[in-house]
Order: sequence, then C-alpha cells, then structure tokens
Amino acid sequence: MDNLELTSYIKEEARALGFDLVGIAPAGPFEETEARLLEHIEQGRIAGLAWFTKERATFASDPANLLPGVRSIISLGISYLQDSPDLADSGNPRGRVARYAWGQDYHEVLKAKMQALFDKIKTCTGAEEARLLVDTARIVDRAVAQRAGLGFFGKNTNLINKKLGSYFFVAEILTDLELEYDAPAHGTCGRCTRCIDACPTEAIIAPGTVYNDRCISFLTIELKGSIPPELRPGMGEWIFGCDICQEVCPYNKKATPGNHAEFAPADFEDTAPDLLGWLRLTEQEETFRQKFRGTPLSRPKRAGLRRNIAVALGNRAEPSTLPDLQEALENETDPVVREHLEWAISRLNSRQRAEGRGQ
Ligand code: B12
Ligand code: SF4
Ligand code: SF4
Repeated sequence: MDNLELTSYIKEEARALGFDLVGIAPAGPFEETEARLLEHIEQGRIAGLAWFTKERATFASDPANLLPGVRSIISLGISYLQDSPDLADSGNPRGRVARYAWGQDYHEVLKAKMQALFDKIKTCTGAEEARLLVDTARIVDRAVAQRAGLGFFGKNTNLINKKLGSYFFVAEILTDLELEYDAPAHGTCGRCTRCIDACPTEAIIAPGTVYNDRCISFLTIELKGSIPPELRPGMGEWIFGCDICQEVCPYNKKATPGNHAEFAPADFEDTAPDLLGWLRLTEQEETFRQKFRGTPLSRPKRAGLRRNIAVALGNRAEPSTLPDLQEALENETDPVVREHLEWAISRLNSRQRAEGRGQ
C-alpha cells in the first residue's frame, strides 16, 4: 500500500470501529501551544492541578518526547451526545451530571478502540511502534485535533466541529508511519459570547481562557477538600462536571448526536439524579462502589460526591430536604463533607428566615 492507500485504509477502519472523526497531522513540535501553556501556568490560570507544571507543558508540546522518530499523529474523535428523554418530576430536587460522564469511562472505551485500530495497522504494515493516548496531558489533545482538522477552538476553549458541535472526546495515535496529512481546522465563533456570559462562576475570563480553579468541572471532579464558599452558589445543581458553556453554544444546538451505546447512561434517571436518593445511596462505601464502578463518577470518590450533593442541596434550599440533611450530618464522619452539609443547612435556614420576614 502506498501512503495514500494506507491513509484511506486507516480512516475507513477508524470509522468502522465507531470513531466519528479522524484526521492525520504531521508530528512536529507544537510551539504556539507551548507558549500558551507556559503563559497559562505563569498567570496562575491552571491553579489546583499540581501535575500541570512548566516541565510537563514543554514535554507535552513535542510529540517526539513520547515517541522518538514519530512522523504522524492519527487524531480521533467520538461523539458522546445522546438523544435524551425529558425526565418526569421525581418529587425530590434533582442534580445534574455532565453529559461526558453519563456512560462508561471514556478512557477505557477509547483505549480499546485505538488498540483495535492499531492492531489492524500493524497487520497490514508491520509497524511495531506507536503511542496510544487519551487525556494523559502528556500531549495537548485539542491542539493535536485542531492541527488534524477535527475542529476549531471555541471561546469556551472546547474544540468545535461544525457537524458534531463540541460534545466529543479526542484521542490520538502517534506513529512513525509516513501518511497523508489533513489541513488544520478553521472556524470562528464570530461575535457570539454566549458561553462567556453564561458561565456561572466567571471561569471564562477571556475568549479561549478558562481559569481552572473557578471551573465547576474542576471543583466537582478534581478538587480534593473544601470548595471555596464564594463559588458554591454558582455551582447550582451540578454534582459532577458542568455543561453550561456547551449547552448555550449555537454549534451544539444543531449538533448530530453520536448515540454511541458506550456513552448512554444505564438509567436516564441518573443523568439528573434524585439528590436525596443519592445522599442516602452514598452513605455506604460498598453501595457507592457497586453503583459507580467503571463510570467516571467514581473519580471524586464517595466523599467528593457527597460534598457536591450537599452543595447542590444547599443551592436548592428546599425546606423539605432539611430532615435528610440533618440526618446525613449526624452520621457523617468526613470533616469536609460535614462542613458542606452544615453549609447546606445554613442556606436552608437563611432562606426560611428570609421567607418568614417576607410574610
Ligand atoms: C486540564 C483539563 C481540564 C481542566 C482545565 C480545562 C481548560 N479549559 O484548560 C478542567 C478540569 C477545568 C477541565 C474541564 C473540562 N474538560 Co477537560 N481536559 C483537561 C486536559 C487534561 C488538559 C487541557 C489543557 O491542557 N488545558 C490547558 C489549556 C491552556 O489548554 P487547552 O484548553 O487544551 O488549549 C490549548 C489549545 O487547545 C489552544 N486553545 C485553546 N483554546 C483556544 C482558543 C483560541 C481562541 C485559540 C487561538 C487557541 C486555543 O491553546 C492551548 C495551547 O495550545 C484535556 C486532555 C488533554 N490531555 O489535552 C481535557 C479535555 C480538554 N477536557 C475535555 C472535556 C470534555 C472537559 C469538559 C467539557 C468536561 C465537563 N463537562 O465537565 C470541561 C470543559 C470546561 C472548559 N470550558 O474547558 C475534553 C475536551 C473535548 C473537546 N471537544 O474540546 C479533553 C480534550 C479530554 C479529551 N481527551 O477528550 N478539563
Ligand atoms: S464548564 Fe461550567 S464552570 Fe467551567 S467554564 Fe464552562 S460554564 Fe464555566
Ligand atoms: S457559545 Fe458562542 S462564543 Fe462560546 S464557543 Fe459557542 S460559538 Fe463560540
């Protein structure tokens, strides 16, 4: 097979394995990316992720650090958007879970698909060496995907594909094979600023610049310990991740859902969970593990999820939830969760006092 035939074969096989997007980029250093990352770190915009150091940023900006002799990067994208039903009122307040976390852990799903693709490539080329990467932060997934033509950077920093919107994961295979390259993607948000205006914690401080430690995604998933009290009201009912800057995006309003079974929830009720039900469910380590095994929701651990549920209940501040919150507080031993439950109770009490004064 010549380069052109091999490139077409890889793209066909990638699509057959379920990838919605595939593009090939040359593997030279990402100099602009490095400059942006270093500036990001210097300005304190990635605070909270201890592993995100200048050394790592520099390493991540040259694919040859991961695979000496690398020539091409096969960039892959897969939609996680699902058609979803309107949920009936459950009686209890509901929380919200970001769409990317509705189904199975995407790292595992994508790794398996990439391995299957590389096995095919190996069979027909004899290629031995490759690196299969997804979300490792040892390479900047979005910068690679933009270079390979998968999408352009939105002002909310997400990569946008004109057909799929931004609800898609990206991953890549580094290889020493010589392939035919795609052109980088270009696109624009125009004068739209909906994501910047809608972000409830003002995490998007300028087009293309997100302050990590203000982002609800970081606060609910990555942050260990206490959530800064001044950011809690903005978190609304999000208990895992946040989709607001994507939900308001015009490109997502007309996006075609991938409806891949792996990213569909086992139960649609869990996409907007009954907060009191989940407060009870997460009381025991064993029930927590059974329920969330193999899903992204196991990441913040039981205490992290309970902490987030407490914030969401505090934001709803519904008087009917007070007995459950008090009972949870009596039985809770984790000091961080206790403090968030106390915060939720104090929000309920202030609301009741305010309503009492208004009568
Ligand atoms: C750290 C991280 C986070 C952090 C910081 C996010 C951030 N915006 O920086 C937190 C925890 C907040 C987070 C949140 C989310 N994340 Co995240 N995250 C990452 C991770 C591991 C590294 C990203 C990074 O390096 N950030 C630092 C900044 C400076 O880099 P960057 O935003 O990628 O931007 C670079 C380029 O893309 C470019 N660029 C970016 N924006 C713009 C804008 C303009 C105008 C220009 C010119 C250039 C440009 O410049 C930078 C350097 O080149 C990547 C995986 C990976 N290995 O790359 C996933 C990744 C970016 N996350 C992803 C997802 C799905 C999310 C969430 C949507 C999850 C959720 N629903 O809660 C949110 C989105 C929040 C948001 N608005 O960004 C996907 C994004 C897919 C996509 N279509 O864009 C990724 C790629 C994971 C994956 N493999 O699929 N994430
Ligand atoms: S994910 Fe939510 S908190 Fe983070 S930048 Fe987008 S809207 Fe803001
Ligand atoms: S909401 Fe508007 S500004 Fe934000 S990413 Fe989408 S098109 Fe761009």
